Amino acid sequence: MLIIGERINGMFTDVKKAIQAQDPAPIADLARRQVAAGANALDINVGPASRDKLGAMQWLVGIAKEAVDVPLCIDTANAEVMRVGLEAAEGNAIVNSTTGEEERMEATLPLAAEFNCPIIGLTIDAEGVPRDANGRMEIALRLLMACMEKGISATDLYIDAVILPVNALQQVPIQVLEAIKMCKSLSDPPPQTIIGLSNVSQGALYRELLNRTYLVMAVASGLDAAICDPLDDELMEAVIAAEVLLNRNVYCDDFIKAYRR
Ligand code: THG
Repeated sequence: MLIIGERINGMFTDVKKAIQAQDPAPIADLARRQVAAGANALDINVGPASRDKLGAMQWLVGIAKEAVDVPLCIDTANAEVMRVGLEAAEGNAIVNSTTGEEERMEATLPLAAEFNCPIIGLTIDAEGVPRDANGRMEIALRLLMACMEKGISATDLYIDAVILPVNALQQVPIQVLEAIKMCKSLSDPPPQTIIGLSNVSQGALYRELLNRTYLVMAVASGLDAAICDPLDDELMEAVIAAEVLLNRNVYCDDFIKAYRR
């Protein structure tokens, strides 16, 4: 299971403040703590408020890269910001993300090919997020075909079936689980699957309980990666236990280590 730490995101007040003050210490600290807690990669997002998005992305990536040695998941819808982030990451990166829209794919897929890195494809098109799992799969197939054309292998494509807040749209979590399962029959080898976990609980009470319960369900449905908060100990314990119970991880070392923490 690929755990991508979500905390270096200008959506969070501490990160936003650090960007505005150009103070590297809180960013380096978040990078180190997330990796120490078990993150295998870090999401980097300048957030909605940043005025100089190019400068902010370059700055964040530089600090994270110096602090830790894991792939950086460059999280932006802007192709220019994406290029700056990929250049700063010097080849150890993940493109987050493209949608199934022609223009977004044209702008983003060549970057993944050029920098030789995996890419996250959101199941979104001009009409937005489809209602159900089948609609998500139509876009996933389009993303997969486009990647093939550009020489990006299926295993370098992470399909993100777009999880939305359960308190607003209660039918979505089950459709996303269905989509995760369906992805495995799109090709051989199939594309990988990912979700931005914390979306599911935005605006809800008992966020951590919702997050960890849903992550376990998604892992059982075949999820390969999650953008989530590795500083949430109970979340990390739950995912490790789930992998042991699904025979995807050897019972013993990891499990006992997680439990003792
Ligand atoms: N898919 C992909 N990338 C993504 C997402 C996704 N990147 C961004 C996001 N979704 C995943 N990361 C977050 C980070 C924070 C929160 C949710 C998802 C979050 N933030 C608090 C909130 O909005 O309530 C902020 C609260 C605070 O300020 O402390 O929940 O789906 N590919």
